[in-house]
Amino acid sequence: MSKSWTERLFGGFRKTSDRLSENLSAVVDEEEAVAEEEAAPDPEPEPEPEPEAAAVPEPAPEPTPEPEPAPEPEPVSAPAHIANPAPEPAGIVSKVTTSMRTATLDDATLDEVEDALIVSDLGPSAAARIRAKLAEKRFGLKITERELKEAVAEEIAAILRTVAKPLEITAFPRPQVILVIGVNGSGKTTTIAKLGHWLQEEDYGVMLAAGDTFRAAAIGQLKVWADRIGAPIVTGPEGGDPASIVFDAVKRATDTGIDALIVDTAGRLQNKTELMDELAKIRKVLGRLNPEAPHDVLLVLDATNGQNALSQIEIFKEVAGVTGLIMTKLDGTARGGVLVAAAEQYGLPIHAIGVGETLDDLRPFDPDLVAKVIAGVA
Ligand SMILES: Nc1nc2c(ncn2[C@@H]2O[C@H](COP(=O)(O)OP(=O)(O)O)[C@@H](O)[C@H]2O)c(=O)[nH]1
Ligand SMILES: [Mg+2]
Repeated sequence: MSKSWTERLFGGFRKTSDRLSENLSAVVDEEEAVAEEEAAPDPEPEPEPEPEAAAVPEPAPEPTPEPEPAPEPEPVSAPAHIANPAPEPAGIVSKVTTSMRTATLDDATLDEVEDALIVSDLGPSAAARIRAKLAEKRFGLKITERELKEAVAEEIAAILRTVAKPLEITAFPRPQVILVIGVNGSGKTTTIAKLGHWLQEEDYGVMLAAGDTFRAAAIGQLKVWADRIGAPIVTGPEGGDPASIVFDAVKRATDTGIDALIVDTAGRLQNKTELMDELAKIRKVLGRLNPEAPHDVLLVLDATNGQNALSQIEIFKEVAGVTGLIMTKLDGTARGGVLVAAAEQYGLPIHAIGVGETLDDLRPFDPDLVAKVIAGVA
């Protein structure tokens, strides 16, 4: 048998976790380093792996908050590591023993967690929400690195669950028209092939339409994919009118009993009005054939774009009325955190994620699993 679903997901998806995971590790490591320095003579009996016992505020020698004149290490007072979050490659060196390390979830640590979330692309809003939840549930408690990551994963999952929504083929009458939009290079054409393949595996009849007539190569590329998955395709000439191709395609799909018609489009974001006009025209033509169409307007986003993905949502929402998202290239990035920012800020359904270049590399969006991968506890 080939590799399992999870294995394959993690196989290509691992990098996504690195960023947040390492940043969270650094939070615990840093705190530990501070604690070691301050409580050098008599460290508290920490190798007690009992979370419950460690949880109660014990009468351990509380480190005095006064700034001690440490010789060479950086100042250890609270504001210092907030103002100066990464003066050295903290954390990475001492990873071996991390499982026993703990941090106290006080305001300073929560600040660092929040910072770690923000620099990992989760966005200020999600970061603040996660921080608040952690504070609500665990303020003042000791927490190991693993527990911290699991707690963060749980809060990320809570955000992602609200947007996880599989793409369902429910249109009546058929076909369900799925318009796929996004900037050039985001992975539209590849995602169309993957999605077509996925729907075929669920026994739906699929047809593709080459609405990206801007470049001849785009039409050819979609044709190759259509042949590969054995789906009929409707094309027009290079530079042709996408709306008329879509019109033909819907008629043909209706006549041949197709369930899902997936339409490729040109991603010319440089010229917003032109793109808007083009999409408006497609909509108008579709509406004439079926007032419900397009049933889905899927925005394909490249996760390696990080924060840029967010501004693309903003623009395409305005231009095209996006109904759902697919995030691609999560296999090649440490920036999966942007999914959380997108969920928090826009609340648009996330239907699937792309984790590679082959037909099998589209995955259902599993919020719990993705949250664990992002937080580094998968
Ligand atoms: N690693 C990786 N590459 C992808 C993924 N999706 C698409 N690509 C690649 O991204 C490039 C652009 O994809 P394409 O579908 O042509 O983008 P389009 O311009 O939006 O139609 C191609 O080389 C694809 O193989 C993905 O999930 N992971
Ligand atoms: Mg394309």
